[in-house]
Parts: sequence; structure tokens; C-alpha cells
Amino acid sequence: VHLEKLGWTGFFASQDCAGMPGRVASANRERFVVWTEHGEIEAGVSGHLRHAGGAWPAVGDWVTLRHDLPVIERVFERRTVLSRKQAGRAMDEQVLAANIDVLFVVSGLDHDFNERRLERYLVVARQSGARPVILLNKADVAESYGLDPIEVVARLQRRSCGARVLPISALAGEGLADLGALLEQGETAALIGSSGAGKSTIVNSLLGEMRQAVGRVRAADDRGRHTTTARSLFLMPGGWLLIDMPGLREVQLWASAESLDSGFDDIRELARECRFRDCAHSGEPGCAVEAEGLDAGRLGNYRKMQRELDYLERKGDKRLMSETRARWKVIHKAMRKSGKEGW
Ligand SMILES: Nc1nc2c(ncn2[C@@H]2O[C@H](COP(=O)(O)OP(=O)(O)O)[C@@H](O)[C@H]2O)c(=O)[nH]1
Ligand SMILES: [Mg+2]
Ligand SMILES: [Zn+2]
Repeated sequence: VHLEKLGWTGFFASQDCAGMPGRVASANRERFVVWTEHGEIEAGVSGHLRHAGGAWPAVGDWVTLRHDLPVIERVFERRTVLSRKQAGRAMDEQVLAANIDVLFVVSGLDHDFNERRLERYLVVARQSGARPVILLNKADVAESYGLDPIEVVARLQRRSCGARVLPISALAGEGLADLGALLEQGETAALIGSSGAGKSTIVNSLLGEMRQAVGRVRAADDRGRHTTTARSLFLMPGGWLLIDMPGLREVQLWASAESLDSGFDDIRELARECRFRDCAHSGEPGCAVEAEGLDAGRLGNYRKMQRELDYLERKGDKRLMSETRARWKVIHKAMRKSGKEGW
């Protein structure tokens, strides 16, 4: 396999690299599957990488391997980084995937449909530097959950600040042909969303074969079972790559205030008219956001995420947070240059 087919570009080639380059196709704590020019290699990490305290390999990462041993020695600088705050009290970043061009945020149009969760995923997506696309899956059953796909798509599209919103049915294979058109050859997409949203079914439908274990829906409570164990990378017939990620139970933000605001243009626009510059839109006199009668759920969610980021800013590791912020600036400068900020 040529490295270009796996997403290798000049960005990585220009980084000084001794050893054999490869891309992490799956990451499971200490064990990694790495794709190289010479095929798939199961690898661990070197003592140096373990103790140097640098980036730990994540799925999608470009790494260098030793020529004589299946050992990862180094992680290449990342083009984009998909991360969340580690679950629990720890104030640390957890990298979910790296070097993603398009992030498919998947939600089923069923009992699990939740606009607040989608808003949260969009913040994560914008922080990552990848182009977010919302996939509303299970359009075939939407009606039986009282959801009108056309109406939901229109509403989300109005609020998504440029992110595409596509209704699909992975099971029926509807709408999937449009996905490949959003990526160029060698680009990488990832699927993120709750367990049971249909991510693995999307991978299987695109591959035209049963490669990913699909969760059975329990009849009793209709909740998809958690069946994906390792995240994995797939080569799509159209020449792009797709990462299937396990369902995330909880997504705490590891993001900058800029990433949050970039998904809430409507609130930001109105906020300019608020009497106080630092208006929190919660009962202040002369608040334009509240006067407009914006969807209370959306405004509440924005405030909740703002508080979460304030807390992160105060309690989080200052150095890490400033790195996160610096990365955001670099990514967005690069995107403006490449004219891809249209999302
Ligand atoms: N009705 C319907 N069910 C779907 C669709 N896509 C996936 N499912 C079902 O949803 C359940 C969870 O799918 P799975 O791909 O394992 O979800 P994942 O946890 O996001 O990977 C399975 O029972 C699928 O058959 C769809 O488009 N329509
Ligand atoms: Mg799955
Ligand atoms: Zn206000």
C-alpha cells in the first residue's frame, strides 16, 4: 500500500523522521495496529515514548516504528485532534482520534434523538479542526418516533453554522452515496455518536460487507448494546478512510471558548446588542438574547457548556489549556488559507 492512500501528505513528510512511518489503525491501551507500506503490524510503544511524556498514539495518528522491532518510537505532529476531557475528576485531555478531515456526528432519528447532545458534539468537532457533518440516521423509522426528518433537517441546518445536515438510513443504504463526495482521496473521516446510533452499520453499508459487529437492539428498552471494543480504521472503496469509534457515554468538553462560540452564531449575534458586554444572558437588564425569546433549551445548553469551559479554565492545567488554544488558532489559520472555513 502506498502511504498516500492511507492519508500521508507533505505535512507529515516534512517532519523529520527516522524509522518506518505508519498509521495507527486501532489503539487499545498499550497495543496498536499500525498500517505501513509493508502491511499491518501489531506494535507496542518504546520505553522512550513512554517516559518522554509526549503524545500517546491514538487511532489516526502517524507514527514511526523501529525497523528491527514492532515498537512505536514517535508520534508525528497532528494536523487535527479530536479530544474530550477525561471522564471523572481528572483535568486531562483524552485524544479520541487524530488527523481527521471530516467528522460525521451520528444521531438516530429515534428515541435517542437529542439536539442538546448534537450541539455538544458540534463543539467537540469544531475544536478538532475537522469539518463537521451531522448524519441523522434511521430516517426510515423517524415517523414512528414522532420526528419529521425534513423538518428536523431544516431546523438543525438553520442552527448548525454551516455544518451539513444529511438524513440517511444506513440499514436501507439511503443517502450513503453522498458521504464519499464530501471527502477527497486520501482524506479521513470519523464517526462519532452514542452507542446504538448506527455507526457500525454505516461502515458496513459503505464497505458492502459485514466487517463491524453491529449491536442488537434489545426489545425491552430499545437501547443499542455496546458492542464496539476497539476503534478501527477502514479503507473505503472511494479511496478515503473511515474511523469507527466506540459509542461515548459522556462527552465532557476539552475546548476553547472560541470553539463553543463558533457553533452558536445566533446567540453571539444577539449578544452584541446586550447592554453589558459580559452579559451571561440570565436575567441581566437589557439582555438582547433573552428578549429575542431564543429556544430556552439551546440557550440553556450554551450556558451550561460555557460554565463547563470556565471551570476547565480555572481548574485545568494551564499549560495544556494554552496548548489547546494555540492549536485551535493554528488549525483555523490553516483552514482560512485553504478556503475550507465554509463549514
Ligand atoms: N431502522 C434502522 N435501524 C438501524 C439503522 N442503522 C442502524 N440501525 C440499527 O441500530 C442498532 C445499532 O447499530 P450499530 O451500527 O451497532 O450502532 P453503533 O453502536 O453506533 O455502532 C442495530 O440494531 C442496527 O441494525 C437504520 O438506518 N435504520
Ligand atoms: Mg459500533
Ligand atoms: Zn445577554
